[in-house]
Amino acid sequence: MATERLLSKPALLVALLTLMSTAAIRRSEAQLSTNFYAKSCPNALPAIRTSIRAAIAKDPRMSAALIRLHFHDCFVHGCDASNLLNNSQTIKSEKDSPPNVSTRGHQVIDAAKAQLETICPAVVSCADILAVAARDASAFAGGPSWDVKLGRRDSTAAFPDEVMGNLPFFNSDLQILIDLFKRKGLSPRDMVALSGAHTLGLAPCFSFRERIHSNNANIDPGFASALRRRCPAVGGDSNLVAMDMTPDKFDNNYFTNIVQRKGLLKTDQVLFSGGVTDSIVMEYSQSPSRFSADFAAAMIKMGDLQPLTGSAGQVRKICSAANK
Ligand code: HEM
Ligand SMILES: *[C@@H]1O[C@H](CO)[C@@H](O)[C@H](O)[C@H]1NC(C)=O
Ligand SMILES: CC(=O)N[C@H]1CO[C@H](CO)[C@@H](O)[C@@H]1O
Repeated sequence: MATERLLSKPALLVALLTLMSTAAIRRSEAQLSTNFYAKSCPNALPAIRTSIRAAIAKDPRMSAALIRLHFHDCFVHGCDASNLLNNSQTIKSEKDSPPNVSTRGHQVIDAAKAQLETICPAVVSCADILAVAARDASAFAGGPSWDVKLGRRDSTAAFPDEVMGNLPFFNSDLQILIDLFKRKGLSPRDMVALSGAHTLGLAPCFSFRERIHSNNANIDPGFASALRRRCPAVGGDSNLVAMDMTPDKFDNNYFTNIVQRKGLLKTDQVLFSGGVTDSIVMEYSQSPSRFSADFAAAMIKMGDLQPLTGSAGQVRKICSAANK
């Protein structure tokens, strides 16, 4: 009889195997994969790349801004695009929280999203757009490319109270930086490689004023006096200075500059100041390819931070607002 069969050993085994494979599918759904949109939106990645290319062609500094946006997303409550949300009646934005989260590039992500909504509405998350945009920005600036893991969903809330304590301050010591990245599962080597993102972009005077106007800083004297002309002891808070010699180009000058004690931020120079990360900085200053490979690997690791997957969160229609 059929009921007897169901209770037989082979039938139990089949039932067990079915249960196990269902569990396996559930587990794999909860993970990111590089082909997540292969069926649901096969043109998603080329469409994002086209948007990002246009934005960087208009403003070369946009490559820096986009890489930084993904970092600020992933370090605050995981890679869930919570940092893109505007203030609203129910949401207090992360954009206004210290430490000086003067991020740019939100409109570029919004534009890429608007484009995606025309080809596959409500499919591609803003958190994934951020991850892809960061990768494309690196590649367009002459840096490494990598396969981006996808399948993140978007938060419905922002977490302004978690910005402080999760994003590093520009005046932190080495041990503080090491500990902060360790809490994210990132090693000192990952931390040094990711700090190499400062091969791109600019920083305002207030973020390095203390370093260039103090007597005992680990800084090249000629470099410091040139910076003091641009950033006097008082005033000019938002004057911008390149974070390495070649701010539009992804290269290893950030590290060769640091070895010459020409790091711009205190947190750049602490990576080469007699501590445990000196040897890593030295290695990257001598090998652009080692830096590029480690940067790509660390960006993938960073992109894995606490994503929302499966049916958690939502896929926003507009990146700066939760769905109604
Ligand atoms: C290690 C600790 C870090 C500190 C203390 C730090 C701090 C800063 C500060 C103060 C600025 C200037 C921002 C402004 O305009 O107000 C900046 C810019 C930037 N940061 Fe970092 N950062 C760190 C790590 C990272 C990481 C891990 C990334 C990306 C992977 C990153 C990417 C960037 C980029 C690309 C810029 C230039 C932005 C632009 O020109 O628009 N930073 N950072
Ligand atoms: C969010 O704020 C930006 C900048 O103020 C604005 O351009 C954008 O339209 C806003 N988004 C929404 C959904 O209101
Ligand atoms: C928390 C923090 O670093 N705040 C600083 C942000 O930048 C302004 C200058 O634009 C400083 O005055 C704040 O102290």
